Amino acid sequence: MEELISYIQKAVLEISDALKFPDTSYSQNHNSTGDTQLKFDILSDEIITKTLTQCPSLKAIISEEKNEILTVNENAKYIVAYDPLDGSSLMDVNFAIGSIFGIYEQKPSAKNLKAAVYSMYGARLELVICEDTPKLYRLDKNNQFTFIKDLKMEEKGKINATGGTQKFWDEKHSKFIKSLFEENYRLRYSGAMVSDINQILLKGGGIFSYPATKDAPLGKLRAFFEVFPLAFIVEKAGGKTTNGNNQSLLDLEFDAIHATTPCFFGSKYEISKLLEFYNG
Ligand code: AHM
Ligand code: MG
Repeated sequence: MEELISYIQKAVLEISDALKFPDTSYSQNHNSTGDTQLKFDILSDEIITKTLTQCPSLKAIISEEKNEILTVNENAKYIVAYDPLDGSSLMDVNFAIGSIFGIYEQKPSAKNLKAAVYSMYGARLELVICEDTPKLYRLDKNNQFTFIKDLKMEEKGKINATGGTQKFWDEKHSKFIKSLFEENYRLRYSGAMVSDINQILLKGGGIFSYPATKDAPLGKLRAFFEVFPLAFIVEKAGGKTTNGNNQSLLDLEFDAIHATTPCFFGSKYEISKLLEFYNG
């Protein structure tokens, strides 16, 4: 595992360097979810593929930017599912974005998730690596990742980040969000899931939602390389996750590698409040 994580660190450093002088324009291509790919989405995917495929313990990769699983070594142990550049639609406005990695043993299933990692390309380069507990690292002057602290969530937070087109929310979601604001929660939503969840983790609590909507009844965010890795980190930090139906996100099973799900990540208080609104 340490070896694989060191290859992830190498890829993240290369993406971070490339972000200093990036081409922020769109390509002519679409990924399997139908998004038009930025040239930088494609470049980040290539950097990660090129780097991780040199790792002896890598069996296969699954990427938001590839239609199919890429098998590298049938006899190796780990499958890495990744979103090379989460929040890439914010590149033009220079907001913080990141890469998300889920490390699965043998089969891509939440039950086989052994570790999750995300990078934050913000004012500085940071990395959260989670096997048993989420650990925050920051790139230092010597180009090394230095350990900063363990991430832990409180029972209740103050931040509310919720996505999806509001006129397509259903009534229970609208009522839930209204009740959070009535309890003095403050809106914090950038449009990059990785940054929004990073903020909740670093501030110690709150809730991030991407609900089912009338235009996207199965949600927008992708299970294997967005939802599961961040759910793994939030739960290991002492938070809770759900799909809105009393199930932890990590109990869900999908066959399709680009499957999506409604998803909610937060402190215990906000998730139990959400489940009351959703399930009575
Ligand atoms: P991306 O991986 O193509 O950037 O898409 C995922 C992003 C998430 O980071 C974010 O939460 C969501 O899409 C934002 O969607 P919306 O603009 O509908 O709020
Ligand atoms: Mg994404």
